[in-house]
Amino acid sequence: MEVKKIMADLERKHPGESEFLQAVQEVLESIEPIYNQHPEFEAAKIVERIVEPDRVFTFRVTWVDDKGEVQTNIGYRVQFNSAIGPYKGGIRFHKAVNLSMLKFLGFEQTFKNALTTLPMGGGKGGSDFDPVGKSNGEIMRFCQAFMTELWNNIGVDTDIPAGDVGCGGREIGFLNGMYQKLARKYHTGVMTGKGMTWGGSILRPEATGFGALYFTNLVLKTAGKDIKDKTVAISGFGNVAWGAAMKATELGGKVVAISGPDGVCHIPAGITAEMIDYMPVMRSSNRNKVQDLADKFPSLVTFVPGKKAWSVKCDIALPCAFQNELNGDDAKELIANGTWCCCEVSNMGCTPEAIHEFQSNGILFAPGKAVNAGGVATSGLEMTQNCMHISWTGKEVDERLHHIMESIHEACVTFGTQPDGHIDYVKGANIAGFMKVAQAMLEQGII
Ligand code: 2IT
Repeated sequence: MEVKKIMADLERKHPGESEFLQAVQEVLESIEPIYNQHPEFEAAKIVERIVEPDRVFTFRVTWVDDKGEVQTNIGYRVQFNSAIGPYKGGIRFHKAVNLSMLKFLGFEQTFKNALTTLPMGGGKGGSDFDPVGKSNGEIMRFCQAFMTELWNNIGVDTDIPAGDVGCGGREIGFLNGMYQKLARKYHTGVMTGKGMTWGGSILRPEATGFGALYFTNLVLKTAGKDIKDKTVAISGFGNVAWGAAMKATELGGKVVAISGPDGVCHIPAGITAEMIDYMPVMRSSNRNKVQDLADKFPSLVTFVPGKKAWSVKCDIALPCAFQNELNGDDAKELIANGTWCCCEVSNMGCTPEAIHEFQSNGILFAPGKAVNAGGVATSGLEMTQNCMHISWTGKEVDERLHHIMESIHEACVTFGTQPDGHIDYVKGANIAGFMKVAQAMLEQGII
């Protein structure tokens, strides 16, 4: 396999799919040397097959807004790879959603899910629906319209959606309600991230952020460091940022910044429990403004419009919002301000230039598909509970989540330790995830 040639072919077939091509390039660069030691992979054309989704559904979503006007959005479900289990992955509602974004996310999800140790294939879905400024009624009508098309392509043994950016517990509720009405199937395990009274798992809402901090802790420990009294900057204020802020604080870190599309909130004394509790309130208001935190806690929080979280001096940077939210210049600014660790919590949160800056300056860096895998792993635990018709305690789920994050870290160490002894977490995560999916594809023949 030659990365250049595969990339040239892909660019010809899928022109302009920049996020997708970026995600593929990163994985292929990591796996090239090891792949080429496996002639059986080459003979079965594993790489050529793994970069194409199994199938993609796109559909029109039409609904009526509060003014009585007809709105039309595009809906998607990318069923990327089912070699190790049914398709599994979130649904993203964001105005910038397009096929490239969902293909990149489905591709990443395939390897991430492989890392979790659980039997889940990779999928992703979503819509260019913009939740900002929408009422509760509008969100419900949109979700119902979205599901009228999607329902026939998902199921407990085929494809299990969950939340992602713009799709939280409220949206999963509306989606699941409509699914049951249309499909007349009442198994609780068709979607994850459900409410606690209808099959949801304790700790699923917190799991992505908690898992990310367990992983960060392992990265720090392996490097002979810890999070105690270290300053942490977090981007975003959604579900993932919320869980990360809570666990970082609980472990003794000081969260000095959270951000939004409107700017950054600087919290010099560290985020408080009241502020953490306020994050989901800000999110579900659909205002999409982090400034609301400064308005609510004016004596403790300073809002700086138009700035990113990366402008705030910190030891540890945790991107928790969107792809490519931390670029080369941001990485340089962080490093100049003394940052020595960046754990990517969002999917592909750092640009290739940013990762290069971190790695070439000896900054501890770990990629999203390892760091944020606790979210989908806990979705896997939710599926297990649903299939067993039982529910585990928070302690049981937390212990399993801990164990899974430890396994992922171990896999990164196994596949990412370099001849000079340092751990390349990007290579480690990509190779570990790829080898598992590739082996499963190989054993199941040419399909
Ligand atoms: O990016 C992700 O891993 C998610 N949005 C969670 C997917 C899931 O199925 O829980």
